Amino acid sequence: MATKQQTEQTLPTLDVKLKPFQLRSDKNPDWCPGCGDFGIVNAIQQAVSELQLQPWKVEFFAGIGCSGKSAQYLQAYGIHTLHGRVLPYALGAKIANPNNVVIATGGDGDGYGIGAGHFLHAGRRNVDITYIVFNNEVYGLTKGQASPTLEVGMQPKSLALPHISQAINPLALAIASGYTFVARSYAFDAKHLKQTIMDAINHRGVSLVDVHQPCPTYNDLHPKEYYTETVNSGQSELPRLQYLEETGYNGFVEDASDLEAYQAKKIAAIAEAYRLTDRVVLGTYWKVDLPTYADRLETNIPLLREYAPMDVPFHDDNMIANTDLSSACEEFVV
Ligand SMILES: Cc1ncc(C[n+]2csc(CCOP(=O)(O)OP(=O)(O)O)c2C)c(N)n1
Ligand code: SF4
Ligand SMILES: [Mg+2]
Repeated sequence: MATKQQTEQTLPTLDVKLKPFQLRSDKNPDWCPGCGDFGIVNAIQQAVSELQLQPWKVEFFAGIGCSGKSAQYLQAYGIHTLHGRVLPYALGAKIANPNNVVIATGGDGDGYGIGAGHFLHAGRRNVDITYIVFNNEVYGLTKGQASPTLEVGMQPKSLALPHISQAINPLALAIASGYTFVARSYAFDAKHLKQTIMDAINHRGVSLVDVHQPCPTYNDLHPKEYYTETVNSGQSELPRLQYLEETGYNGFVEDASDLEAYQAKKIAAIAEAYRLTDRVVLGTYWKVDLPTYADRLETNIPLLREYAPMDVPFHDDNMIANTDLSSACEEFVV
């Protein structure tokens, strides 16, 4: 049920602004030339720099895929996790250490395919994390098989025959699953992507940023040129990229305690995500302030924020573990 919720977000910030290059690790990306992944990681670094986040308070988790390598290129704590399992890591980390900023990334195959179950349930829980999906419509790392966002009938050069399954609509799926911030951006629209990631991090609740990303090696249907060319509207040529605010649409819920207005807005947001157009529409489709998982957990564990699970010692003053697992271990002795 929707209820009104305080929106204030407290982020761990620095007094100085680090330059984005200071947030790069010492590893050089090995993505193919022209890959959209470069643009996305660059925008994440820009956003962390602009928000003046303390890098040691940023936790960065990535799935498996070309996109999954992103965790290695950021100067932050992070784990390159398992295929489709990035969200459980990220959610657990945020619950254990609520004062840190948690960012999860992964591919469209990772998040909407093998990780689809986790994707749905992350929405229901509304843990305060940001999930950035690198959406290239293919399984890049494993040589271009169709991902769940490839439309039926499409045939990128990596497929022998046109694709025969329906695509999912990640924005609509996220809105329906309970995500409280849902946006689409594009890998090489640096300004829009940086701002969207900043808005997602600033949002108090679970955020999805679905980022369209050219994969020049396997997806020849939507290369960089596709996003920069114009579309014939019948009367004039329009840029491929359109911004939601130009359309008059506004997906922000003013008062989530007004249930009728909330429901109407949610249905409108899903309809907007399905609107037929030849243009790629970027922007925030849905934003609502609702209690987070930690807000609800606090009713069961009142000292949750004061004593985050991360801070609870697991040993006594003599460094002896305060949990005796010996009887549990006996079970496994053969
Ligand atoms: C459990 C498991 N199944 C399959 C794989 C093989 N695998 C590695 S990456 C990948 C797909 C990656 O596609 P996507 O998530 O879209 O990321 P991209 O490479 O396009 O960035 C697959 C199937 C794996 N590593 N683990
Ligand atoms: S295969 Fe595609 S997604 Fe992977 S690095 Fe190359 S261009 Fe990027
Ligand atoms: Mg992919």
